[in-house]
Amino acid sequence: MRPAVTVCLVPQAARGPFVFHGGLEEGCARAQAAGFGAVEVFAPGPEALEEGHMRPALERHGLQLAAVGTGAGWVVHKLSLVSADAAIRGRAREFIRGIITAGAKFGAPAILGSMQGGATLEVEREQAMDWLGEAVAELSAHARSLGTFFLLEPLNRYETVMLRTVSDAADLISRHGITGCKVLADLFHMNIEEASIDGTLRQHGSLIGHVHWADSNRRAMGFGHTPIRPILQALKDIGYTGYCSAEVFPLPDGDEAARQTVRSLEW
Ligand code: LER
Ligand code: MN
Repeated sequence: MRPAVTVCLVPQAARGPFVFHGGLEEGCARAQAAGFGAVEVFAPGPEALEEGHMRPALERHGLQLAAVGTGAGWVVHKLSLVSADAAIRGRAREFIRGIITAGAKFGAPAILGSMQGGATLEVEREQAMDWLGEAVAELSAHARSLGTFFLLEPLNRYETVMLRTVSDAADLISRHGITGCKVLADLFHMNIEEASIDGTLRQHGSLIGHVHWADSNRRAMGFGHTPIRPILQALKDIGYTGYCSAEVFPLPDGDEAARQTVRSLEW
């Protein structure tokens, strides 16, 4: 398991669950200071992940790029893969495709979270699930062609009616025969939706491609009431070697949330 920490570059998400908000250079410097070897970046679009900009910052601080978020497509541009408007669905795919391409230059997978559709839909859920499956198949093939993979992230009921559990994501993947796609296990969402976090990780072990390492209250792991040991044991038992990335609120501040994340992974 490799620790990673989130860096948010999107001003509209300044109050979101990300550890560092002060720009790429500052985020990388603070990640390094807290002992991380990787950052996960929430970028406003593909251009912010451009190599000439990202690579020097990562190299200066000895960091890998763990993953890249696509949620700015929704937060900033109001794009969705399941909009009733075909033009918006098309622009949503292009936005995500651009982030996949940019992330792949660093070996980093792109994450599909809020772009899957929110807590209310403009069309019937069945129709939305068909569109989502088609889009995920196409975007996963694109990721695979670039030597990486795509990440599907189930979200809790207050954020989506689409994929809420790891089983929902696994069903979509198998129904559409998708390859090149793994599941992101966000422990904050799982705390709300799954009957058992460690049980679910064990059940879907081979599909887990990334973990958002967050406690029950979306603070750094250890600052809430999620039992850490059974989850760490489950990740070890399934042979998980991916990132555990802190997507949490910067409480009491970003540096302390970052240090607590490192400590919690050493348990
Ligand atoms: C994104 O990783 C996530 O977990 C969502 O809750 C953001 O809206
Ligand atoms: Mn998440």
